[in-house]
Amino acid sequence: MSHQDVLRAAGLTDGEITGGTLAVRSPIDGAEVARVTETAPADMPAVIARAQDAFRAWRTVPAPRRGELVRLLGEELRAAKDELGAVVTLEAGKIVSEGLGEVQEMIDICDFATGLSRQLYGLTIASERPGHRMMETWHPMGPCGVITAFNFPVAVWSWNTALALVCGDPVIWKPSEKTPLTAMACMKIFDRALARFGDAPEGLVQLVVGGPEIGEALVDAPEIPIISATGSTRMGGIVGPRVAARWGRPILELGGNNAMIVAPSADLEMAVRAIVFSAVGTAGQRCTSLRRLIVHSSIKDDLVAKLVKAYDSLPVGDPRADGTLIGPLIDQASGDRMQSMLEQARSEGGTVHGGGAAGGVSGGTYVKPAIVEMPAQTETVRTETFAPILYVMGYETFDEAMALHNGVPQGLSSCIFTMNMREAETFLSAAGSDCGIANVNIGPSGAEIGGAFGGEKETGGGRESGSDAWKGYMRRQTNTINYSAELPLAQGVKFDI
Ligand code: UN1
Repeated sequence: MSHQDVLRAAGLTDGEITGGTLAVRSPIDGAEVARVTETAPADMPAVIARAQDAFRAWRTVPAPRRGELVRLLGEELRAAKDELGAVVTLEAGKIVSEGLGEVQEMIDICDFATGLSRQLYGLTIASERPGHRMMETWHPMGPCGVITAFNFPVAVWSWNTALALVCGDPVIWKPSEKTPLTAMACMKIFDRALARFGDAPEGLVQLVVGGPEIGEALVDAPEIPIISATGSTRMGGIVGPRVAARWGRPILELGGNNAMIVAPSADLEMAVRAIVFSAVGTAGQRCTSLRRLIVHSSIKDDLVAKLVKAYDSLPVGDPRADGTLIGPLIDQASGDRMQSMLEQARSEGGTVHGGGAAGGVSGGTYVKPAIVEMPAQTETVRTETFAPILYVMGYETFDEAMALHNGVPQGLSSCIFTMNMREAETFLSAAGSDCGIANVNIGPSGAEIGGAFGGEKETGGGRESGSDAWKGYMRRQTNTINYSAELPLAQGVKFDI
């Protein structure tokens, strides 16, 4: 199938993929696959006004009815899974199974959010005053700006949108400039759900395509109370304070520098499988990718030898081909960054295994994943590089391993491989991993949607997806109801007039 046929199968028309100003390239072969129309910055006020109008209508629709729209979206996603997965592969370079997995993640969050639409519970609270009752009510918050990254071009939108919609919030979506086509394909699917739903307000979910100016218009709009942004720490460092300065609510999901501690008791065969998937899956371009391995020195040489051997036979190449496990990096700039970080690691005393160019489709950036033995946790190791580089460091005591583990600026995902219950529980305890996600005997990536997703420190502190992350999309109201004929004041205050 040609690139254009993949887009057509996902419902994009020739008119939509030609004639625009934004050139979209496939990382598979570097070919330009489309030119899409960008949103004019001058149009942003109208987009924002539409979202506000939609909010005024949508917030009064009963939540279970709002959930029906998300249920229909899940159905339409099921029907379009193969076609949308293929666009993810085309535009983000993911292998087929990971492209489909990403769409599955969308379906899962739709199911979750549909159920949630009947469970937006508040508490009933005992009042200290006689004849009074207190309670909490969760109300829709307002339009939600969703800024997504190239590496999960559709799933992260769906985590936010499925929750926002059941919570009563319209969405304005600004995808990465590298992946507008997957976003356009999602809107086709969403439109089908909308048509079946019937009476949703116009402008409930809007797509805006373009560069920083478009993002800034959202970030600076007081009419958009929630900005959910996924991407680099650099981007989050700009977005977070700007949203906070106008009293908006940022939900930030930024860089990770995820580690695994491998203890002497670990099941090494299992650890190797977990390491390989989490370090090289998605070509190391997940925010949850494994980037640091902290291994007890008694097993380090053995584990590194096993990994180097496993890495040797990993099929790198065309992500559409059966059997490929590692597709291309998103672009040449990303490959260049990987090489310069490997160079820097060497200059800090690192020993690099792999990491060179790999065969693939000409025009794409295909690399062999790298394992780098490091003498210490240097500045390079402390930096997130969005490529398949795995730094390996040794440790002697568990305390030393924990200090290395937490000794980076990022705090997204983490894990330990051990059969020792004390180590496992300590890792999960208050004195253990400082990350938003902490696992035992599985890798750091590939989280299920049922849990809250996000992390601490430079990862930004936001939570999306499952558990009670929905509360980030609503405003909490505390209500006190007096059903007595008296007017007692709290704290025993007397104020007789
Ligand atoms: C991301 O890379 O931004 O946990 C999201 C995972 C996926 C989501 C990653 N479920 O790896």
